[in-house]
Amino acid sequence: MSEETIFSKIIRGEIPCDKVYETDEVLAFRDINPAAPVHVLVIPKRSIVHVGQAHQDDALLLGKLMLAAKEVARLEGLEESGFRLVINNGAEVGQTVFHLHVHVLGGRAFSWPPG
Ligand code: DGP
Repeated sequence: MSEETIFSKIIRGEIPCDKVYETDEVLAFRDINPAAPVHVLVIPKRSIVHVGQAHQDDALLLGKLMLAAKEVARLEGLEESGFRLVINNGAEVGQTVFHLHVHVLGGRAFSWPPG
């Protein structure tokens, strides 16, 4: 379990979000500070800090996160052009909100490797 974060408040509807997609277990909404023309965050409603703290019991939920990211990409028209999925796991690699989230990024070209 993760601690209370800003995403907990978004899940409970205490802070508004620009929702893109939702199921019983997953919520997707636009990033407040977009790094690309399409930048959507896909989060589990049951909080996990990051992939490094996931367990076998989380396997189904992790799979559903990936499929939700795919659905977001389809809804945002990125099927043809492609999209990038990013999960930052830990502060050193850029995680700032400690509730697992998949960044769905698209609508421009990306370089590799990331900085
Ligand atoms: P990361 O650095 O991987 O932990 O990404 C966290 C992202 O969360 C970052 O791109 C900005 C976004 N974010 C932070 N607070 C809010 C918020 O209140 N609303 C929305 N929509 N996004 C937020």
